[in-house]
Amino acid sequence: MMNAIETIIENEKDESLRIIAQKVINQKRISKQDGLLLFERGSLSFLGALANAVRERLHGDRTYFNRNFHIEPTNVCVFSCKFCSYSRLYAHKEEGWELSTEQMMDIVKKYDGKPVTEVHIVGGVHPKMNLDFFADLLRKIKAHRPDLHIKGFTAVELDYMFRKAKMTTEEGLRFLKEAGLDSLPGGGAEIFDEKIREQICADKVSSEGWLDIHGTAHKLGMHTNATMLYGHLESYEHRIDHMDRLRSLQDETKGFNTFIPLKFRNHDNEMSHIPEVSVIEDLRLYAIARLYMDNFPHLKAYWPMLGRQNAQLTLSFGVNDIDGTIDDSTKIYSMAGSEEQNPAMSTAELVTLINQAGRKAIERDTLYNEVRDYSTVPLQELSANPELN
Ligand code: V47
Ligand code: SF4
Repeated sequence: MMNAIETIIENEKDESLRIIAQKVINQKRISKQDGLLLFERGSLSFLGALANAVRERLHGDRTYFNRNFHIEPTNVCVFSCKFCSYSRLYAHKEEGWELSTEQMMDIVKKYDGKPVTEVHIVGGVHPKMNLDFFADLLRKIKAHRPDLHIKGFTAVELDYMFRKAKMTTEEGLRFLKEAGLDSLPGGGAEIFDEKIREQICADKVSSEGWLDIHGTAHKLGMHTNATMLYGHLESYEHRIDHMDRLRSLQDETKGFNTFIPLKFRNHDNEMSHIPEVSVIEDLRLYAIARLYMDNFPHLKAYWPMLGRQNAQLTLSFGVNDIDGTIDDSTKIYSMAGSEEQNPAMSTAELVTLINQAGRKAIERDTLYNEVRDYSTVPLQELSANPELN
């Protein structure tokens, strides 16, 4: 008897798609041409069924989240990415914020006694917040709370810091690692195609520079994430090229944990005239990402950007991670027009969202070690326990 996935392949009329599906089922790598064909011709149901088969082979129903909070040191930024709704140019810094080390430590102290496992530190690129400033912050956070995993600074921030400090990437990363930096988030990748990059974020780290920083971090034993900003000027070819460059680096280093597609949100930025892509296009992209990025263990839907209901849908299209509680500590997406204006979810809400999609909620730490399996915890117990809110 045929199983569900075999039936779907059998019923697919397009022979080229059937051949690609067979490769996926046989755990063979799909090519750039295959990826492109999936974008051009794959229906939502076909892509979803295949991506779901891969997701279940890798993770079963396990769906990860973590308990985390963000620190955004500043939204003053020397760069001028056209899609950014968040930054205030240095010349207009009265509209922005700049947190002192004490203010950032107050944020960390707010979580004393609370079971968060990660702080995510990302912000604009402020000309006065240099390598020493951030190394001092990292040391203070670690001294206060040694068990907290610090995932911090995009390759954009690091590239600027290291150049100003006249350090090589390796020297700079070693210095920050020594000070307490544990891993790097995936931001700043945008789209690697040089022509599109020139049009949307000409003045910040190049694609080569981004990949070099992540590759170097991997060689130093640090794990990192990777993002892709989609749904603006890029074509399907550009998406495949972006994923292909990441897949090749991952073949070499094995240092990436998670791929995070980020949907372009068009509120209040210089690209506001570009309409946002549909949810169908989001789901197709997540599914193709799961199929193409065969050496990335995890695929994350970042709910503050996508909205919680759409993030929930992605759990049937290859996604196995939904980020964390966040606790209303980030402004990047509310300023870009996300429906999540005050992004915060309690553990009970996150677990419910995952359960409703028919999956098992597993709390993880940043490196995907299991903290707690919530699939057996009754919901009443979750909601009644204030520690979990
Ligand atoms: O690089 C900025 C994106 C990124 C917009 O590693 C926008 O776990 C959509 O990288 N529409 C920063 N996206 C955030 C980031 C991230 C977020 C969550 C988790 C992790 C992780 C990393 O935000 C930027 C840029 O690609 N961004 N403006 C916008 N209008
Ligand atoms: Fe600055 Fe980052 Fe915004 Fe670009 S996306 S302008 S680097 S804050």
